[in-house]
Amino acid sequence: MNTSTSVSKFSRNSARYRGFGEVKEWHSTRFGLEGKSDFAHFRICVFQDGIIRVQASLFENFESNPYSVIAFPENVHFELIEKESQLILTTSLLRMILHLKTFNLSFFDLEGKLLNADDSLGVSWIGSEVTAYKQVQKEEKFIGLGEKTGNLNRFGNAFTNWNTDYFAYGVGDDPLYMSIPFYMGVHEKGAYGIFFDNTHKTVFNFGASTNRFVYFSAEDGDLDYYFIHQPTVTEIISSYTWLTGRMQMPPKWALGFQQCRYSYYPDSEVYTVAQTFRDKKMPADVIYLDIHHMEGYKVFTFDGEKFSDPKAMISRLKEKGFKVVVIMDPGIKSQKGYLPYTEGLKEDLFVKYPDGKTYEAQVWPGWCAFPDFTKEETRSWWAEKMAFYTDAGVDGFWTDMNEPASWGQFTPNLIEFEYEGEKASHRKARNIYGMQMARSAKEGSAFQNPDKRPFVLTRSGFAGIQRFAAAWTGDNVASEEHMLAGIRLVNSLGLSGVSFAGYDVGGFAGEASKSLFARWMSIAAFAPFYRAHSMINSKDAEPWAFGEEVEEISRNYMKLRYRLLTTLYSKFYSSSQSGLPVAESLAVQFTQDQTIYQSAFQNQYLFCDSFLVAPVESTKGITKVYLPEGGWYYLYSDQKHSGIQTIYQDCPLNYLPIYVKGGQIFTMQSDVAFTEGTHDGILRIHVYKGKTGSEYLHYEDAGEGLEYLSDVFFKRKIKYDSKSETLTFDSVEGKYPSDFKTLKIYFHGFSNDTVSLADKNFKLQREDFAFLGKLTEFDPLPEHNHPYFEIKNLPYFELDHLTEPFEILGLK
Ligand code: NBV
Repeated sequence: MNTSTSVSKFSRNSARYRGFGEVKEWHSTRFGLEGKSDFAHFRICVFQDGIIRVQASLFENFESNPYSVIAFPENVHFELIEKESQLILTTSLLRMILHLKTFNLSFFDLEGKLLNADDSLGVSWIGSEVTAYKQVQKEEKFIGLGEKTGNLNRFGNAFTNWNTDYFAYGVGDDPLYMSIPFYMGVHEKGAYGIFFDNTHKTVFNFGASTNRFVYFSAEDGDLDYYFIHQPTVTEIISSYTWLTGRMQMPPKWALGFQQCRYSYYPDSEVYTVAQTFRDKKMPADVIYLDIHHMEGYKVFTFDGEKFSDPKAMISRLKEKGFKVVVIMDPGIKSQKGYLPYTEGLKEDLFVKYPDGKTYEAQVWPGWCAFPDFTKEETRSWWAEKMAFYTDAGVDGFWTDMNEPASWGQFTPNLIEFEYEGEKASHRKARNIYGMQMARSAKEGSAFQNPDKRPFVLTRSGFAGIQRFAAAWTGDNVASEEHMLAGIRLVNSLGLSGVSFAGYDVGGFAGEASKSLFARWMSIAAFAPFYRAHSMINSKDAEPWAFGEEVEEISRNYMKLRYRLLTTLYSKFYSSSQSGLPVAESLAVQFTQDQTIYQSAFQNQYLFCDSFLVAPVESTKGITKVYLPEGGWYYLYSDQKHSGIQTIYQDCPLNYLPIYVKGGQIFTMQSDVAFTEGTHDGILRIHVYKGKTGSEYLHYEDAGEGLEYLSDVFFKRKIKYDSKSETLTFDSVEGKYPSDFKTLKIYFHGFSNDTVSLADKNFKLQREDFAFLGKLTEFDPLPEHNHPYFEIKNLPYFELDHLTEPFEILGLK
């Protein structure tokens, strides 16, 4: 054997850079082309007009991640020509040029604008580490990358993807719990997305310690990325979620306020907390059982002393309109006689050393074995075990510690995972483990309760996690800067396909000041996932634990959240269809506006399309807000501001700066005590005058169950056309009867006298519209008499809920 050639790939020289090299052979394939250099192999595959997959490997058999991408290449037409040592591949959206001499790739739109190109160092290896070096375009900004701290524009920083349990992380620390190797580059000439589909530890360097290029690399495995181009960031996110999947409709209760604590026990404390929400008229839906519900922290047990009759407890809570979510940690105590352990051993379900011995590490219960969630049998076994909870009436599941975490936080790399039959070491499997646990929890919930929608909340995850669970940002800290950092984390998750996300309101570690807690509760009313949580041995942190003023402010914003549930639920539905964020960084719609990337404004976001939320520290009484293009109405007074300007805004603690975008429509309902509570049957539809109109999709269904999948929903488009000055109610789709008997349509910013209802003899009525609730109900303290709507003389129509289409004309 000629050893010098056979070991050349991994000779000592493998410690140095080695480029892909000249393409020596290539041929076209059904979906693209493939070929090789002396050293490496490549494959290019057109998935859609705007999506091209690029694979490069040292080996003939390409590796792939079986977990994230659920789409297949579509039969799109493309052209492939060879010209002067270039291969030019053109689709209806995108042109890719492959330079055969260097394997450098560049991507253009069809107008010839350069979107993205390899640096001349291109695709290369150092040992097993594979990297793609990319040029930086003029003024290029980089956004996304999931749960990453730092600025909205990630330029100048580098990030590592390696799922990590990080208690009380700092606001600039990295990595955290979840990895999503997807980012978007935006510059003058356009926007593109890159999803690097490799589950090993990866690094994204957006220009830290170098002025030459940006790059992404993986410790091992192939270079395997999807290049996505579409005209807008919106469409790029939709394409990315076409690849990796979208959130399914959660049960409606999961959009309500959720109260957590490490830990509420015994059962009497759980009742007291739940009852206090009702007594204090603070709407809430969910209460959590953290690790103290278990006996010795053993999953699938209840502590018999603290919770003597869990089933009875849960059914009492249900009578009050509460759902119960329990925590599940992956570690299974290695204890003889503990059934999950014995079964796991017997059925070979645990993660093992290469010699077949069970891997053990310490977590809450002591030494534990770890279910191998990358194995189908393990996931099904876990799903079956979950009957223990669902039989007791548990509604939702919270997968924690699934990075996986263990004391010492340094899992040996040699341990082995099934990885769907491929077998992989910890190096390749770690980043995917948490997502597979969340998947198992979701499948378990669906298996146990086939008629219900699963709700899973997860700490760890990977690209595609949105298909299985909502995400929260782990063990944050009770500080002003953490509050703002959490918003950016959630916005970044939204840019990366995870629409259903939130943070621990009040901060998990440490104790929030009164004002911080109040502000956090207000902001989080505008987060997709709304949950307060705090650490063991800290002061009480329920919304009433900070004195009357905080209680009042919290109640106001909790109520506002519940009044807006009609809008939120509708938005969740459209997000489940489009993959677009519920809390949307301004970079999505105002991509080319340089001001939104400034650190003073980078936390601002659009919530449910209509509301521009300008988060601000609780210590500030006045703040600068940047209003991008369009017209903007201050939510509480309807004061109108034009766009592309910075304004100074008073922001006393009881007023979170929020603006409604001109031209938008949203809906509200009356106060409810919990998501399924009864309202007054009136759907309030708010229309804001604007230069450009909009389309609002109103969506209702049973809030639970799967019948909505077979047209048992109520769907209707409401369109505001500013040119024809018309509001159009399309006909209703679906078989679900609306929960609302009456429509009340409010017109903001329009002249009072001109509105008329086409073909109907309705008379315009007027009302002094002070606020949408009874003052006494939400504002118990006269000295804090701050209603959040002070709109006077607002024209409105009230009419029976017509299901046939109708129009309102003359919106001037
Ligand atoms: O289960 C206890 C906590 C939980 O409350 C928290 O939300 C998780 O992020 N868990 C971490 C374990 C360790 C906390 C120090």
